[in-house]
Amino acid sequence: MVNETELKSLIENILQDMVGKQEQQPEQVQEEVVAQATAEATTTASTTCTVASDACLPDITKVDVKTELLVDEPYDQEGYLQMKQKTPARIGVGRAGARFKTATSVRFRADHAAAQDAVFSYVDEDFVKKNGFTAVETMCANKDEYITRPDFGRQFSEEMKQEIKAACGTPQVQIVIGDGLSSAAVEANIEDILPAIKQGLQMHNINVDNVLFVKHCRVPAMDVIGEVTNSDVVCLLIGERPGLVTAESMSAYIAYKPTVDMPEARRTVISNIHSGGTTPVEAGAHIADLIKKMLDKKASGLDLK
Ligand code: B12
Repeated sequence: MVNETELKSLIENILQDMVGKQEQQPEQVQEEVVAQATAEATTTASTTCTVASDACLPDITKVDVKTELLVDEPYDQEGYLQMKQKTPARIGVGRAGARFKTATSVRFRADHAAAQDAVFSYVDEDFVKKNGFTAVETMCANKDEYITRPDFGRQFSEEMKQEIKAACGTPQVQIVIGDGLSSAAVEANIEDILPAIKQGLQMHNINVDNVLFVKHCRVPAMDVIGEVTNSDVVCLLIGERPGLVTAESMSAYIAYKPTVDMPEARRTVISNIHSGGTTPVEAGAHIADLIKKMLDKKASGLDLK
């Protein structure tokens, strides 16, 4: 840290330097400054900095915020850390003057970037193929339209409806995967949650055959699929709008005999499915039991209670 006296003398030197240079030509001053800066940069680089061409900064999003305490000289460090264990919220981040510390500020930007990536990127086509899903898409032409026209994300063209009918027939339970607002959530959870749901349903002698993947999907797209397939239950696994805690959270929206324009109250939601919330395997088992209950009671959402 520079103290007040040092700062004063530094400013005086700079001012003196500037006054002296007024008598010189601007080009001359420019040349001198460039030469001095180049010399300083060369000395600094050769004495204090080794540049490795394949060097990589550590990924700040890999830091576990639950164990990172940035408060200087905390009154009760142990208590603080225990409290942080209970939440991924940004508490115990300290401050630099009136501002966030650099680590907090950079982490915030990194988490925000991950959230934006999750919304604007697409589920890899290879992922859909590898898992054998039947790929269909709603009326949205691109992501921009998906974001600005939620109504298009709830509709299918007539050809798409035919494709859905041809691929699925009329299963008792139709599982649908939708990219929704987080493609990252789909890629992170589907391969764990799907076997758990299928196994759970098999225990009740319910088979799930064709799984649909819907690109540019909004929740009520499941209602159209319900009408087209005439299934008893439709279960939509969809990427949730990401926040700053995780960009990989998925929800299951499940409904008994969904129909277009039905009230939302007829849907049951299981949200926050991700490795730091309800884990996909645990959620899968719960969803299977819920589907069985819906089939038995012939109801879903508020009607199920
Ligand atoms: C965004 C959001 C909303 C937005 C939805 C519009 C939008 N797309 O921006 C608004 C503000 C309208 C909303 C309202 C409500 N929400 Co809300 N919402 C969310 C949130 C943050 C993300 C949902 C998401 O990403 N969906 C995926 C996208 C692709 O879907 P979408 O088609 O664009 O939007 C549809 C769904 O989001 C759905 N939806 C949203 N919330 C709810 C709640 C219920 C009970 C149902 C059936 C459907 C539903 O309705 C939207 C329109 O069709 C979740 C939190 C989470 N972790 O999931 C809570 C969440 C789903 N909502 C919740 C609740 C309680 C509600 C309300 C009942 C609040 C209230 N008391 O009024 C209402 C009901 C809305 C309805 N449709 O009937 C709870 C559900 C808890 C549960 N398991 O039952 C959640 C999990 C939040 C929470 N942790 O408490 N919500």
